[in-house]
Amino acid sequence: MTPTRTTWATCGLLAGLAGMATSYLAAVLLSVREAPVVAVAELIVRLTPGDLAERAISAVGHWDKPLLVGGIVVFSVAVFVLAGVVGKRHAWAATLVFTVLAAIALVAVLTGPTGSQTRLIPVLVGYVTWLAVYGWLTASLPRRPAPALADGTPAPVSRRGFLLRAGLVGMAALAVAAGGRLWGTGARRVEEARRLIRLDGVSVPRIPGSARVGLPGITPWRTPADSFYIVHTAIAVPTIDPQEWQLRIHGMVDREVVVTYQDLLDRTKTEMWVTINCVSNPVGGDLVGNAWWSGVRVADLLQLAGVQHGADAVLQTSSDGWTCGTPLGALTDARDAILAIAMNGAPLPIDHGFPVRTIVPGLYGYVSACKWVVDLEVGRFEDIEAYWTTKGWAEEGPVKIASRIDLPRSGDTVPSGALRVGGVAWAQYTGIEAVEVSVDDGEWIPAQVGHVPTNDTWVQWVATVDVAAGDHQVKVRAIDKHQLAQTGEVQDVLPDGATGWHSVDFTAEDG
Ligand SMILES: Nc1nc2c(c(=O)[nH]1)N[C@H]1C(S)=C(S)[C@@H](COP(=O)(O)O)O[C@H]1N2
Ligand SMILES: [Mo]
Repeated sequence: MTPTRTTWATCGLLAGLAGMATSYLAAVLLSVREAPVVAVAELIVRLTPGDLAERAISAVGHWDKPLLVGGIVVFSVAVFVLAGVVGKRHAWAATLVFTVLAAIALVAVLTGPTGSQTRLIPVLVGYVTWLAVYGWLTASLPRRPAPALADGTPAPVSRRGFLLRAGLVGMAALAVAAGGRLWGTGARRVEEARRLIRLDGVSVPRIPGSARVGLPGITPWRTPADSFYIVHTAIAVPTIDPQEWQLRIHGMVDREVVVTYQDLLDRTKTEMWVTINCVSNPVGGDLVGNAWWSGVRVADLLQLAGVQHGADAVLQTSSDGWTCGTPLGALTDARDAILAIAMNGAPLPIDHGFPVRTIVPGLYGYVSACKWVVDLEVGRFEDIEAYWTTKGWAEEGPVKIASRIDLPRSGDTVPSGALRVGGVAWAQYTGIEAVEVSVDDGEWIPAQVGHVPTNDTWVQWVATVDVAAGDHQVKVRAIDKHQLAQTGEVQDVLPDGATGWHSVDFTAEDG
């Protein structure tokens, strides 16, 4: 047969896919958390400017990772085809393309969260597969017009022979990928372990009736775990067997302490309602939720280790490599920061940090709410670098007072006359004193505010206003328990959280 460009492209593509499959299988078998493709995706996330990254994550929600990984796969397929075609002339050209791809994957893995040297193996396995399979598929394709048989070179392969090899490679790649999928039961195993956990001293919360203002359609005061907002940089969510989970407390301490999951189960639980929110939540946004958290006071564990004089920060590290720097004071004062093991009375969902995450009332998530936390290093702010603070976000992240209108919704048409406007407001750790609304820039009208058991949660509020037929705008502001009124000055989320009043435009019609 006379190989065409398509033949060469097919060789590159099949070799490429085969390498992706073997590297994936190797990652699964070795329990390397990130297959090379995932590692590259995480590298891209790391290289994205801070501003963009957190916002992209919140914009596309649960689809961010599949989209990114899918994009990388599509890009790789194109490069595989390219490798195949350029190899038509010179074998080394194909080798070069595969080497560049492998180098990118290697950089991604090496600059990712640290782990043992095994995390390099999937990249090497994939690289060797690429070269070996491409070499085998093209071995008998003539690179120049077929030479005479007399000079001893192998006879050009028959069309049937080539198709047979190509078919074999394709099927083998599929089988390997399917095998990887089958073996990838880690997540399912951990989900099973999670289901079987019995938590003593963890109670199922009773929602205080007085917290509800009784406005149909308003955001529920307690956020169910399955509708709680999710923000994290991890592509492959860590699946940690609680039996193997450990937390190391070290740094500026008298003695290093290692805490196990069983240690946490055995200790007295602190349980509390806490609203957590994201620094990248825009005015009126929904990256905020309220849950009943159960866990062990961080202060008690730090006391075991004995914090040394001069420390003012704790660098928390997640098993996925993400880090945050938390003021030592916020972890040890009366706000009762905890290592949470349960959310709304059940073991933490994997997406929310199973088996253990940190909850600190009054601080934005990016400086405090470390999910899958495995390491607390006591130190000084001046000596530490945390994930988001290296990308332009503020070092300390106390939450800013905020309020949001849930009803009416933007663009709604409502009957003229008395209108019930409602939503939520929060100023964790300080507490909400009052909420006011204003229609069409008129006077501020006080809202009725739900009674909450703590200062660490949001409140529901509802106000009744009178609206004539026509277009209107309603805005809201909150006042905290230090009598500080929420500012109307507009500030973007970067570097330390948005400010400004939330407003909603709607139309009233005479019934
Ligand atoms: N390991 C890890 N923990 C993390 C993050 C992360 O990217 N990785 N993001 C933080 C941020 S920015 C926020 S707002 C909260 C969100 O917590 P949730 O996803 O449980 O709502 O988690 C924090 N903890
Ligand atoms: Mo966040």
